[in-house]
Amino acid sequence: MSLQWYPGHMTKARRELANLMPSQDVIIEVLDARLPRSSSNPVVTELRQDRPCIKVLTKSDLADPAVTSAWVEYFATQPNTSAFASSTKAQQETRKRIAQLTRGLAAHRGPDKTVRALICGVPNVGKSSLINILMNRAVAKVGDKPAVTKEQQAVVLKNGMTITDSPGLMWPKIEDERRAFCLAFAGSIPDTAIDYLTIAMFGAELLLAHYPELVVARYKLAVTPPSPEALLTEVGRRRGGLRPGGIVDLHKASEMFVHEFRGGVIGRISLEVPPRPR
Ligand SMILES: Nc1nc2c(ncn2[C@@H]2O[C@H](COP(=O)(O)OP(=O)(O)OP(=O)(O)O)[C@@H](O)[C@H]2O)c(=O)[nH]1
Ligand SMILES: [Mg+2]
Repeated sequence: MSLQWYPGHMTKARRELANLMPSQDVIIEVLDARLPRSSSNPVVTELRQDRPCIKVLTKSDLADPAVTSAWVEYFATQPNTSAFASSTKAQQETRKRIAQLTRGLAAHRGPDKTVRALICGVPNVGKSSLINILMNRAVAKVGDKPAVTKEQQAVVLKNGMTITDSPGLMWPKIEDERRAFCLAFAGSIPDTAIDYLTIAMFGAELLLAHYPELVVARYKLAVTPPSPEALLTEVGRRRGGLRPGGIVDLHKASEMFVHEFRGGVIGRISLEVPPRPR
């Protein structure tokens, strides 16, 4: 299965990103801490070339802390790259780290030159939230769905650094099914692009394999369900996802399950781990 979701404004957004990139000192690539591999944007990788980069792993309050630390370590080994975990719940720390890391990566600019940084990444990972954190006020619109930002927006921070927010970018076709499912489960692809049941079955299988104790605790289950379908059936039973006659409506249960995962109420969960060092 390959997935296509490429709304019209993204063609222009990609062109504008390509135009702005050469004038930038630091590229801030925003990744969802729960899925740093799947939310790495090949368009950004291609356009960035070897420009200095900070990988900001956002939504770390929702991700498994041990796995996030492993990802930060992994990215820090890449050339010309720094990485840290951030969250809207740790705003001061985020401001501090961005100031510190941009200074380090753009040292060649010298003290008189203002640093220019570009925030980019796939949709809904928290790019506009990050610019709001850095400005310490709401300058950019934020929303709980992909493709909220449609235009670039540049602001100047108190320290003189110019920082640009950009629209979340996808690419015309996602060939890798697992990546498409991870992006959809986390909410970077709209719910109209893949049906809830498909996403929930993928997510349920993953959670049963890696976080069974969280699932059992959240849904107050006596035993670990033997299959993703059995888990979704339990979710439907417990959350009132029933059709007349008391039959579980698996679509409704799937929608509930996906939203519970995205809201972090099942627990702190990471969907992927970094490659092992050789
Ligand atoms: N729990 C949690 N939610 C976050 C965090 N950062 C952002 N969000 C939420 O994630 C959603 C998307 O945030 P945005 O900042 O609009 O994401 P974006 O990357 O600018 O999205 P597009 O403009 O659509 O590409 C919003 O509902 C935010 O409140 C975080 O650190 N933790
Ligand atoms: Mg945005």
